[in-house]
Amino acid sequence: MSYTLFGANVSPFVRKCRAFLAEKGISYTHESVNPFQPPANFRQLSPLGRIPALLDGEKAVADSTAICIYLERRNPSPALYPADDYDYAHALYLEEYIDSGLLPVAGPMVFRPLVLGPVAMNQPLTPAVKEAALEVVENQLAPMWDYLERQLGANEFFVGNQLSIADISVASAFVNLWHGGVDPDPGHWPKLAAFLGRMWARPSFAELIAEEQKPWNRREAVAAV
Ligand SMILES: N[C@@H](CCC(=O)N[C@@H](CS)C(=O)NCC(=O)O)C(=O)O
Repeated sequence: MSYTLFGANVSPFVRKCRAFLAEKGISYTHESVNPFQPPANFRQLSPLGRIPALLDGEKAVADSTAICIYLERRNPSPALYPADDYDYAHALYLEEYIDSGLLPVAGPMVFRPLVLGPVAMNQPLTPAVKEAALEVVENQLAPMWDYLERQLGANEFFVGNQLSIADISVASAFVNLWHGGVDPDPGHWPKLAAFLGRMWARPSFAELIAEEQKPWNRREAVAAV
């Protein structure tokens, strides 16, 4: 069995799959792919041209959700999807809440202006651009953080009191905000902030976050604008 995961390390969807692989203890090869300058024939692996894509020998799987479910079925232990039917559905919903709710706001309207634009697109961060991004955080992301805070309640993990795809999805998405110096204030979202601290301290995330420091950690640069 030989897995190769394709995609740039700073993508929250790629990071989700890499943390998932690490939590499973599965070894794999990582090939960085910029979806905006993909290698020839990348669409044979990912028909929409998006990252991530996975190759298992000669079999290709695209989309982070499909990839994680495939990996779970091929490598059932440790289980990263709840056994209970309702918990399973809820974990998938929380993954979707991040993939289709939080990230389509956080990616283009916060991560892109604060981090991706200055680092990779020759779009310098100005005070006006920063202010617009922070307004999006306050008006659009904060209500989503409220929902996540309520979902977490007094629990260590989001679903069924055990690590699942829901936790990995949430923790991965917030790394992109962290690179831009955007963090849930522990005074306002204490459970979410503590959850992120715990998740990012796990080796599965700590190693990826360390790898991403250069060039993606723009916390000081953003604070200086
Ligand atoms: N639903 C997909 C979303 C993947 C996605 O949107 N990836 C972005 C990078 S973070 C991408 O490849 N964008 C390039 C494009 O859409 O052409 C998944 O979960 O893998």
